[in-house]
Amino acid sequence: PFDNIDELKTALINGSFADGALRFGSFVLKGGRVSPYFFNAGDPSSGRSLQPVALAYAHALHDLPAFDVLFGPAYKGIPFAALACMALYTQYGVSVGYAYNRKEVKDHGEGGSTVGAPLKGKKVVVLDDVMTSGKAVRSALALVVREGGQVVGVVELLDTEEVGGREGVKSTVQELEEEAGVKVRSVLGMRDVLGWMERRGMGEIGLMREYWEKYGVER
Ligand code: OMP
Repeated sequence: PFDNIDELKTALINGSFADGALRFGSFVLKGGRVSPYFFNAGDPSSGRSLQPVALAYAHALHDLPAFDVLFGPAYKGIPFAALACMALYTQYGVSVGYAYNRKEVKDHGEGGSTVGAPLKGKKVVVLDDVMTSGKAVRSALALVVREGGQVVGVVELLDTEEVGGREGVKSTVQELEEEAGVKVRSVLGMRDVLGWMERRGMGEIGLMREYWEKYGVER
């Protein structure tokens, strides 16, 4: 149904917005900044809104170097990685493994802290939801390394396109690509969301722009 990435992104934002994923107010972010918006990737919660999420992840994954396993960190990464793994196959004919972690180690039955395709010795792409300072994704990368995997890429649903926490004006994406030697791709950037809000004439755009002036990365 989607043969054009811009249409896919619009469908994704429309669907997520309809399900309440984009909220306005005052939010303390994981990295400590106080933001006038919050995108909750757990909210796209219908078949209609999840379909563009899955297809758009597959589109971004297809742009990464070849890999063996798609890893979705608990909790939100788990369903997204499953959906994206299937969409990558149905849309592009590329079949990769699928794996995720448990938050608590299981000491009975099959045991272990990861489920699905083994990571050891494999080229792994980490799928994540939202990235701002990179804290969340860095802990997922460390987990894959502990399991013996080699991370070759990261895919995000939304890159807030903010400057990283280190000195200078590098974006979190640049910081990560340099320090971990991985490619980072995102389905949506903050610029896509801002453009979409502008087209709809949404009043909250003023506060968003103000925040963006402070922390957004220049291109
Ligand atoms: P960093 O760890 O700073 O990169 O922030 C990413 C995490 O923050 C995500 O895994 C979310 O838990 C959360 N987050 C959102 O979900 N949506 C947002 O709009 C912003 C954040 C955030 O805290 O930066």
